[in-house]
Amino acid sequence: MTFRTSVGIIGAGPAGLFLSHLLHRAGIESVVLENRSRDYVERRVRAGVLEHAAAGLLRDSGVGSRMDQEGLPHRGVYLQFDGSRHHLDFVRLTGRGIVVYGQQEVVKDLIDARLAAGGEILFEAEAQGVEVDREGATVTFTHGGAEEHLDCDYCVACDGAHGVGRKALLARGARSYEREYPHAWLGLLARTPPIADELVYAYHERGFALHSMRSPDVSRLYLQVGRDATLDEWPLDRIWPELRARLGEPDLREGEVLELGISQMSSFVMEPMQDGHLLVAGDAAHIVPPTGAKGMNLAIADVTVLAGALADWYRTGSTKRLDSYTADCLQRLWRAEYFSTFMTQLLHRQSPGDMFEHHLHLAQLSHVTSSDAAATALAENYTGAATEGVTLEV
Ligand code: FAS
Ligand code: PHB
Repeated sequence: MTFRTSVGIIGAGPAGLFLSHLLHRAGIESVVLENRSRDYVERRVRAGVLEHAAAGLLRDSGVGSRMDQEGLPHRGVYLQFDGSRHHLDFVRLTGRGIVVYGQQEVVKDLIDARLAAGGEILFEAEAQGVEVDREGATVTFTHGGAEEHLDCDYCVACDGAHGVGRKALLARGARSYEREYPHAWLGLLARTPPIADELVYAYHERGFALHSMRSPDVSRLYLQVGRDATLDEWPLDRIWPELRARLGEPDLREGEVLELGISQMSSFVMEPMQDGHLLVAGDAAHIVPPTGAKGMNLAIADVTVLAGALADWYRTGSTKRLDSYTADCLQRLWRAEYFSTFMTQLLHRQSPGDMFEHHLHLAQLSHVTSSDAAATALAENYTGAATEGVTLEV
């Protein structure tokens, strides 16, 4: 079978779903192809922090009501090091805070909104490849055991780091800039009340830890582990004491573990993010270490820019905005890459046992928590690096 739509979107993550929602607001039809089931994508635990402007984009485009009811508005974060905890008040420093709201909740809200509006999301439909010519693109995908084709004016691959979009553009000569890290994150979602009212980022001589949250009784916790670490090496009776030690929280209570996994850390930027009628957005185009909480925010910002450019083309026939899509995103992407790398370097142990490095960490953290100038620089990036200058146009 061959289907036809205006914009073919690969991937029902934050990027693909928000793009489909924004195009619908502009009166532009799209079809979203998602290789996983609806239940899988709605249960997948990933990011947790929305920048001030990202929350605004969701709210102003009509998909923010549950976020406003259930999301947790935070003024700032804590930095824990050398036995003490310091609060950085982003609202005092920059006039804006953040919203703690799980990525899977954003995905649920967007799926509900798209289906309520009659939007087309094909679950368990796996894109196999994209053919592009001067008139448009054709996505080949499998669905229900059959091979299908989706003809479209433009294909936007929002299919993450391992999808067909990135592969297709790299095969067409796109350049990539990459960095690997010697560590990974062990992530735990547990039914235990948060130890503090806001996120706690901890530097400890044995490594980084993060205490985030999803609700007043569910915590999201992370530990820096070696990049080749396995869950076999990290049983729960090792995880909980290490979290207490690194977070400086002897009273952190164990709770029912709802999700446990290790995710690798890397940086990646690809340019251009387009080849004619094929474009990429979100993780398909770039990856950041999660320390700066930028991944989901970058995805939302990319497709807000792209939706405006596509609406321009459908309205005027001019490809000017589409042709400058990569250029319009790169400065924002590299600023988010810089900040994510800065936060990763600030808080992760690179060479355990290297006490010179340990004292450099302590000196940098002492400066950031005692100088408003240094704290403001961190706060500006934490609350806005991924969405700087991005406005809703449709
Ligand atoms: P996504 O990866 O969310 O979505 C891509 C979608 O495309 C997926 O649903 C996938 O199933 C689908 N797909 C892939 N190939 C396909 C194909 N061939 N055909 C059809 N569909 C296909 N960011 C943070 O800010 N904080 C965090 O703590 C954090 N933790 C993370 C933990 C993990 C394990 C991972 C992998 C990422 C994490 N991230 C985090 C980053 C993450 O939140 C991304 O930035 C965010 O999901 C980006 O959204 P998308 O670009 O939509 O990509
Ligand atoms: C999360 O809540 O999952 C989270 C928060 C901040 C980060 C990374 C992850 O930097």
